[in-house]
Amino acid sequence: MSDLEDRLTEIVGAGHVLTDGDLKASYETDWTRRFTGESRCVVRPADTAQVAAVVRACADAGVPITVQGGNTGLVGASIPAGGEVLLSLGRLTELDRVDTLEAQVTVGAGVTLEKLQQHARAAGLDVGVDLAARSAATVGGLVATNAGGVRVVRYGSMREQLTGFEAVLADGSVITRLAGLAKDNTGYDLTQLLAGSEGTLAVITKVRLRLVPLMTARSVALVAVAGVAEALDLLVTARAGLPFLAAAELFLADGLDLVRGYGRLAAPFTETYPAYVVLECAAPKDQTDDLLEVLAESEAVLDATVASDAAGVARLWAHREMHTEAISAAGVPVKLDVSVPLAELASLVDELPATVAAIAPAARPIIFGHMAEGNLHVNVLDAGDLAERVTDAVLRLVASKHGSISSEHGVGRAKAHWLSLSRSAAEIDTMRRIKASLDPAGLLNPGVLLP
Ligand code: 2HG
Ligand code: ZN
Repeated sequence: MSDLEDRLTEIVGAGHVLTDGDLKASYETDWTRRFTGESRCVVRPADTAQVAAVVRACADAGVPITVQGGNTGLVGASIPAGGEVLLSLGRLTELDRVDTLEAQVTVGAGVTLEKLQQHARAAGLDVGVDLAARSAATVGGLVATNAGGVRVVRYGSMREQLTGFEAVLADGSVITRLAGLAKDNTGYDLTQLLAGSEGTLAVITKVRLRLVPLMTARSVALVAVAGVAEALDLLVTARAGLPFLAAAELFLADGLDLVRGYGRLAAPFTETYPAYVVLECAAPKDQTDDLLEVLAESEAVLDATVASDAAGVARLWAHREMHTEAISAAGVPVKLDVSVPLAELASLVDELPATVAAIAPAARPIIFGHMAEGNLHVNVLDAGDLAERVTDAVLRLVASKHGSISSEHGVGRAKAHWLSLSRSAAEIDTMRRIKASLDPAGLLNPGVLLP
């Protein structure tokens, strides 16, 4: 073992420095199996002090660090390029008591979203963010990527939940800002700077989050519509008529086929339709009547099925939430998470298949996503070695519609090359200067986010 591994072992203990290839393997490939890279070793610190000591040791040795939470990211941001120390934060699982007066909680970066949800719910509150990877995704990663998910229409993305943080800077120093004051105008907002910084500015070790009221009555509708334009008409009616609207999701016929085959799900309707919408109301009291009223009022609805019992709600959601797994079972997709202004959403969905086919005729684009934010997950199966060219064409199409090349998954390694499609030269230059001032040696997540 080298001096660095010796020093890391002194800090975290021998059992938490992994150098053996088999032991490191699960950390070195991402969830999609598209991104793989060899780390020098995997280090698993237990608390902020150990993280700080690890970062200092790596800085002294001039060895870069890849930061990893639950390894559920989809853009390769937590996979090493080669030779980094992989800093896994999965042991930072501290859960402070829920502060019911402030409706906030402070937790370790390695706490999974599901554990956090259980913790908040036991105190009569809930987390404003929810997403399908809840059992493995960790709060540190959710903040670092500014994750969105299915509740953004109601509560916003992860940055809107964030009221404080503790983080280790590239020189090993620690910033602790966990008071979570509701109002506090004392200079630059460092908390928000870290949201979406993808591990390039600091290693987040704790977060303080705002919690939301626990909504026990959930009513869900799976709705068949003729296309994206009609889905958006329904969204407008639902937003106006449903004050407790908590989710508005979209998927298409080919996605439903894939999910039904994978999950062995019965057909939700006797006929098939071009597009489907999932609407959810989550409230203190049952909203099913209001939901039914909106469905009756909207001319976009071709058919619909509604549930308000736990099993029925889960059954309807499965059609949407199983997309990622069903796609993964069919192959290693190119994942393009994009957003456009809502006025451009229907034309984007119309133009995507031809854009992909012009480059990779055999490829299969599966499109679904978070309709209310104009956020589509364009998953392209069978692109083979045309993945980069398909990425280029799709991201350029999105940019031509004034959209974002990364809506909620981050830029990572996957899209760093295309950052200039969504950010101006002046913006990228400013980001580089922020990065250089906080991490002058380029120690944290090199190759991620900034090209
Ligand atoms: C979702 O909305 C996730 O389910 C994953 O963001 C999307 O698999 C994807 O492309
Ligand atoms: Zn999503």
